[in-house]
Amino acid sequence: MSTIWFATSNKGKLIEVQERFSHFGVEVEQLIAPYPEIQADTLEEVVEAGLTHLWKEHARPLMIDDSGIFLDNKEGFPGVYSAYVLHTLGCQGILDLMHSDTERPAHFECCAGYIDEKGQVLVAKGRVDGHISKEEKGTTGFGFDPIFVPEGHDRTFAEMSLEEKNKMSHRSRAFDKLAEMMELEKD
Ligand code: ITT
Repeated sequence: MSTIWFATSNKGKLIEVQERFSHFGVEVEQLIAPYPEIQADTLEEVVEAGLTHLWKEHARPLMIDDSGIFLDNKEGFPGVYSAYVLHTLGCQGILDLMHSDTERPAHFECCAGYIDEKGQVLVAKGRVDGHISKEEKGTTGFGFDPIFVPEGHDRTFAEMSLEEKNKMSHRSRAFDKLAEMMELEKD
């Protein structure tokens, strides 16, 4: 089994990507290697800058993931600032912000990036649409999972198993595309 390094501080992301790549016979190992997340309008810009930075520091093939939740009736807030908003306001802060909204559309986006041994960059994006629940529900997953209900379902991501979330999530879509670009073959 081959191994790919994944530079992330987020165990939830790590577990989801490990499950995804197990279908390609690839083991994913966490690399604790913080990188500066540049101020940018898009996840892609953050990922490309992060990969280049890590490549200079570690000179080895690795992956990273920049992701976020976007409130469609709030101009996409918090988007690229999701980590900061989760840290400061939490899920409850998002619920408070939307307390009078009956329409609550939202989506998650994930941008997955890989830099190979020659320093060549591959980037893939995934998205899942849904809405923000009225209250926090469920205990699985991480981050904003307790308040996000994917389209076609009536449970939050935090009420689903890892495998169920991974059948439809922004992250599994992005990393499946990335695996295809890396020419990994399904077991
Ligand atoms: P890294 O070390 O990989 O950067 P991070 O948690 O700081 O980990 P980001 O910078 O990509 O991650 O910030 C994304 C934020 O959005 C973060 O607070 C996550 O918890 C949240 N998020 C991303 N994907 C999510 C998902 O699938 N479910 C719930 N919350 C998610």
